[in-house]
Amino acid sequence: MQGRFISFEGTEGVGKTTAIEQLCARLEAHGIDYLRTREPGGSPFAEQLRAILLDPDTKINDNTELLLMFAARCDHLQQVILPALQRGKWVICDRFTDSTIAYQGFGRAHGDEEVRAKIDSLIGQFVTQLPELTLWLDLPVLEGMARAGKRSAADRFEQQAAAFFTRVHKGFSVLAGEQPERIQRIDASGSADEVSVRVWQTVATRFHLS
Ligand code: T5A
Repeated sequence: MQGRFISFEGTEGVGKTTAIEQLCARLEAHGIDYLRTREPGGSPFAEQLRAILLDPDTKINDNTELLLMFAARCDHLQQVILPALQRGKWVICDRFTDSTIAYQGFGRAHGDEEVRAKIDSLIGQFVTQLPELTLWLDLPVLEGMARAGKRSAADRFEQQAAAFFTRVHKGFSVLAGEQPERIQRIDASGSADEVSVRVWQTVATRFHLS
């Protein structure tokens, strides 16, 4: 039996990691075999690229960044995601292709149509499996940055200014409008437990779990 593929998306610090932990606990309680993974990263090679991509000392241009995201994704998909789905596991992925459109397409390239077409073309060529369900955790940008800012040193993306994340947020909003069946907006305000209940209600409804 083919497994289910679910991704989480959102701007910095919206609480994806926290919500994923709680979703995985609920899946476990339902006896569902799952794999928790993340992007960029998720396979040994993609984790090496993640370290480069997040390192504040890495100096690369926007095209290089975009291509490294896809190099990491290709390996992750082939080595980890597809085999897990074929074994019937549910794959819970922290970020996927929507992050590339939001961060590289809207954050870096201000929603430029040519860059969007380039990203769509890379998805078409290299991404043979999209998530069935994407949970977009939506929180005002400054609230997310405040949550993330409470932690230690900022990575290469977290060092960006609020204007960058405002464009990234717009990217997620545009995507949710384009693909309302796949991308479900989750209100990420309130406590972690409140967000977790909203996530579970959405997943349980979509996959007919009690
Ligand atoms: N990227 C990624 C691209 O540019 N293009 C791409 O194609 C891809 C795939 C990845 C970076 O790479 C970029 C985007 C990212 O910048 P990352 O470390 O995965 O880096 O960064 P994030 O995904 O942003 O992860 P964060 O850990 O920063 O945010 P989360 O996971 O959304 O938030 P979380 O759960 O760690 O929570 C943040 C803090 O808030 C608290 C938590 O305890 C934690 O301290 N918190 C709450 N506080 C109050 N109320 C709640 N409801 C809370 N939920 C969590």
